[in-house]
Amino acid sequence: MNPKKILVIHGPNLNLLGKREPEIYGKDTLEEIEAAVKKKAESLGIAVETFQSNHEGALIDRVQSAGDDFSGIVINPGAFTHTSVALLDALLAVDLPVIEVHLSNIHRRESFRQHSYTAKAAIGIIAGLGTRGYLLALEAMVDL
Ligand code: CA2
Repeated sequence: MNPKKILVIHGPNLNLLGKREPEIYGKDTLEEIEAAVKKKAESLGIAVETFQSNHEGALIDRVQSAGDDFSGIVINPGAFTHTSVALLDALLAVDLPVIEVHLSNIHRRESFRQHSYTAKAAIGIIAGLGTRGYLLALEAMVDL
């Protein structure tokens, strides 16, 4: 196992970033976010792998299989944040530190976005700082 490899997971619809709603989610595409994540990881001397899916089961499968290969998970669960006890259970079951990231400040948005099921599995949450949130999460993972 590489002790400094971090898994960065993006949930549903995040593949649409940059194409609509830039006033909420910023103008960066997912590809640009992932490029920034990889550049940051290089500067921190760590390895990252990224994964995006629109499917709850695929996200759960990826979390379940992460245990042996990674030392932490950074996850933006997208709308599953607000709905998925199943994804929460997978994050609780995997024996890895988890940091939850949201591009937007979910606490300034609709009431249904203000509750996160998945946050119960996270050591910390970063919301509202756009792409920078992922980079700060990587820094925090290294410190941890
Ligand atoms: O702020 C975040 O990062 C969110 O996790 C993004 C999710 C949203 O459901 C959460 O409440 C907060 C949705 C991402 C969807 O992104 C789109 C981007 C462009 C067009 C449509 C959706």
